[in-house]
Amino acid sequence: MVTTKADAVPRVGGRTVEEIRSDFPALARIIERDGKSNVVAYLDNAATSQKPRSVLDAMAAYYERSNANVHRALYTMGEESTALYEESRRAVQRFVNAARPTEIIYTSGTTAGINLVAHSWGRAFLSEGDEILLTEMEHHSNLVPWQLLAKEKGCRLRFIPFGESGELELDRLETLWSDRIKLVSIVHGSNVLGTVNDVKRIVDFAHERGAVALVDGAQSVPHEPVDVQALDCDFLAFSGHKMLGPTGIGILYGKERLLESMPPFLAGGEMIEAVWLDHATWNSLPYKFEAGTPPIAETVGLGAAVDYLGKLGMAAIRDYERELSAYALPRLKAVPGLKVYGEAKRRGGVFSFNVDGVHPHDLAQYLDGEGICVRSGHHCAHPIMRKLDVAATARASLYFYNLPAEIDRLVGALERAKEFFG
Ligand code: C6P
Repeated sequence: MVTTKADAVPRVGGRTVEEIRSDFPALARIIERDGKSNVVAYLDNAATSQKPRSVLDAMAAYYERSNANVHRALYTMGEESTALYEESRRAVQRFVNAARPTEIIYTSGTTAGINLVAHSWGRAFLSEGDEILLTEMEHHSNLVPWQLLAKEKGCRLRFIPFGESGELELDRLETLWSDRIKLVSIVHGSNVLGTVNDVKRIVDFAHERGAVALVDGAQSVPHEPVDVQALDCDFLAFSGHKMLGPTGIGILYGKERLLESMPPFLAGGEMIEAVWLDHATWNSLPYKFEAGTPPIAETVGLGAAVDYLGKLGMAAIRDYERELSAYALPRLKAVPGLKVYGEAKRRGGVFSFNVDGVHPHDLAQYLDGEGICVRSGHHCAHPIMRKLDVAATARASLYFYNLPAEIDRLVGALERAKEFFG
């Protein structure tokens, strides 16, 4: 049973959160600052998550036992390395319920996955006058690649607006639509507003009109069950490091039919079938899109991360985070002078806020003095900041290993910060 009541023991998927926390060495870190010593309260999970011991051990074991390049070596260590690499791909396939492992392309992260689609699919299938539909709440990673492509090809970008509460105005989809829209690319979970968008509705709307749909899953895949077949999206990009895995590894899911039709993006070793001096032919999926030596240890770590999340259960993680968020929101809003940006009905554990008269950078540093990690800045989302009419915000973002007691620490520290900065 999941609970965040102060007098009960919080649990996720049958384990207590305290027990879960003991799997994460960094969560026991003591932060020494300004003569004070505090156990870390890590509340910057939208930026990157902490890693459990099983991920660290899997990566160390790979380097200690099986380090060799993949798909090239015929000796035992090379076979082991290749097997680990491909097992990780199958674990990711199961995790998002892709129909085939060939639909899972390893990239370096969400940013790289979206750029791959822009460079490969976009250049091949968009032409002058075509249009791309995005939302006003995109991270720069799902905006700037399309700006570059639009400039190169003479395409136009359109945007679904969001309203006061931080919800997309989906009732305006019909009037916003144009027959020239060939691609809809939308964020699932906002890294600023916390909004969880109804991407299924947008994907279906796009498909009914013959457009391709890409989902930026950077802030959703780590936090809730995402089933690509149920969602029916054409592409889904996400990052390993936000879901317990290491940095440097990400995933682009793509429907086989589309991936087959696309030209390669990066060229070099592994992505070819045969090469002559003046031309080449391409390897089969997924290797056509995996040029060069991949980040092998990182894929092994990602496989262990996905196993960890799978054992806990993504539905249990989502439910616990919902309760923790419901605990956090009213308490944050009760801090004198604090404004939270984003109060969508469907929201995750991302809280951007400002405290009257205190710069968010000062706030973040003050909180660090109490061992509390939050991010401050524009969160790679200048257009959102502009729409909210702020230069920056502070942001606390939760994961399933956070405790109600950490929210209490944050709230107490924010109240003291308000007094400190006067
Ligand atoms: N947001 C944050 O602190 P990469 O950097 O490629 O792993 O992920 C990019 C990205 C794409 N989409 C969304 C919605 C994101 O939140 C992010 C990463 C981090 O909010 C770093 S800016």
